[in-house]
Amino acid sequence: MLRACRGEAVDRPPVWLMRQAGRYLPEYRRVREGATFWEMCRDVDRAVEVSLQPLHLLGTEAVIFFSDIFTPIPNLGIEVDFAPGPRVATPIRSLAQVEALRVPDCRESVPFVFEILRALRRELAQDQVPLLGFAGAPFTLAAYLVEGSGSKNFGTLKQMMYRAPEVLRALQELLTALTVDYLNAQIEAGAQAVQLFDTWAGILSPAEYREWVLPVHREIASKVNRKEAPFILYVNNGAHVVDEMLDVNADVLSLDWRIDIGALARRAGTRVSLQGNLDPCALAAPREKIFEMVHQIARDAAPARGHILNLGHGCLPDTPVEGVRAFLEAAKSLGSATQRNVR
Ligand code: 1CP
Repeated sequence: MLRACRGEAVDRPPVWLMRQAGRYLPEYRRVREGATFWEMCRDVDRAVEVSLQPLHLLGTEAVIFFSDIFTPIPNLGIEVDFAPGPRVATPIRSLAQVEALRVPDCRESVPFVFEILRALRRELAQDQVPLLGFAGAPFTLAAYLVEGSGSKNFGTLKQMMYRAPEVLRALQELLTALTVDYLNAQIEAGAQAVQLFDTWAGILSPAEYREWVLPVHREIASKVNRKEAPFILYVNNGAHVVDEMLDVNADVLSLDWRIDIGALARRAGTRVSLQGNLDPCALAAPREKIFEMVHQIARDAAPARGHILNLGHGCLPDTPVEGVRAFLEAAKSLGSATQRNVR
């Protein structure tokens, strides 16, 4: 996995799934029973247990620590709950609210995150399976903090972009500083690659992405300790901004299924490795069809300097476990011969 991130030679594409630890797994639901989502995130033993479930039950080839993009947010002074998506008690709408936020040292404010990572590294020492850290991108965090919850088109956020750009700019600046520090602290605690999730940047036009998001992605990419841990950038619904994403200088671009991975693999050349990009809904397909789709993605992505098989977005609560198993088996059935033949 780490070799693929850096574009070094591999036998076949490694494989993991976004949101591989979650509600589609009965074993997750059992551990989750009787606890709130926040309790799960803060309970080191339980978080370690569910982080390892996809590895032990299904054989994924990377472990992402169990948490959420909102984990460091309450310590800024913002109340967030889950129902099941994030709900912000008092949405951010003014400069005064942004100025009242504090950015505490994450090593002190969310120490359990780093305990979870250190415990996972110890657990994974035998397996040679890499441990992934992650954070929410400032734009996506800001989208929820301004809107107050998830939304179809984030109208309040977009109004702020045009009516009070200084508020969004100040909020993103604060969240960028938080994100850089948070990812570097995760790397110190044992994360071997880190992924930045920008789930909502795709609502922007290419021009808006260049103005509001590209500089933030570039700043984070330049300040994360990439000698220790490759930097993976995920933008959901980002087919119209892939050229801009190439300009971020990430180690890996994680793509959703609306992107032609073959065309991008040829265009990206040696600049970046690619991750993705099966539609999570396609895991409902019969096993043979999943094999066919996985082999097709691997063939298409082969011209890239490195490819990591993954979904185009996270597993859904109704994702069939059998579909996930078929996806992993299909990935592991790809031989180096398949790779060589297509090159
Ligand atoms: O009820 C439950 O058990 C909570 C469901 C749940 C889970 C399992 C939430 C609430 N978050 C998570 C875990 C999670 N979230 C992980 C764990 C590691 C893994 O991948 O296995 C990660 C990386 C995330 C990241 C996350 N949370 C993102 C970015 C990636 C993405 O999926 O787009 C976003 C946008 C969130 C917000 C969030 N948290 C939870 C939900 C249901 C949501 C999405 C809400 C929405 O769609 O608006």
